[in-house]
Amino acid sequence: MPATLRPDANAALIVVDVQNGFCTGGNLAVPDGEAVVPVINRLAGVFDNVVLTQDWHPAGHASFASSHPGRQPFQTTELAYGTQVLWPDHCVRGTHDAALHAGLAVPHAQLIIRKGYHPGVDSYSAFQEADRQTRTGLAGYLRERGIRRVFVCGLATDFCVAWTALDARSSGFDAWVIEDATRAIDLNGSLAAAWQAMQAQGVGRISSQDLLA
Ligand code: VGL
Ligand code: ZN
Repeated sequence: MPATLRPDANAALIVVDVQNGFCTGGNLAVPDGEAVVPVINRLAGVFDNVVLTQDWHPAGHASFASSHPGRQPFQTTELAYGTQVLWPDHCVRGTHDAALHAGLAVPHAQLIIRKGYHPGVDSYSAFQEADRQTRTGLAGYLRERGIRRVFVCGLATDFCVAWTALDARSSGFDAWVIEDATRAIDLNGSLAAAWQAMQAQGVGRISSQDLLA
């Protein structure tokens, strides 16, 4: 692997939202979502530092279409902080849908960061909520631990993975997305737009082979 990529003490793997809700049978199933699990299990083995994230919504969350009478999932609405995609009810805290996928085998993960728990604010990003003001604390945690480089994988490429990678950059970290360790929702061109935005902000696009070979 290129020496510049080799995970060292200053690198962390961020495993985004590998939860039942985003896998087959889940409330917001991402096509082939569970396919990331074996790839991530292998990848995690080359990282000393691993952070997991969990989408963790209260019932009645503002991102749920069911909270907006007359609106349907995958439509958008305007909330105080801007345009919000409306989703099926998903990853309600404490439910099976919100639990991590049972096949995820990353016992050395050190932190699980939950996000999207404020009733009126979504949070695709593990760093900053959708109001673009409220911080989750992840940047401070990583910085205190001496992490300078993050490698992002998980679900979904075009939402929580992309927003996390973009916010990693704006928070001062070097960032890469491991493409074959992600799967996308791809809503109205969102996947292409996400890669374009990430490229513009200097997020690297790599494959698991770049880290495992
Ligand atoms: C996600 C939509 C809504 C994700 C979470 O994990 O990408 N997408 N909540
Ligand atoms: Zn969500």
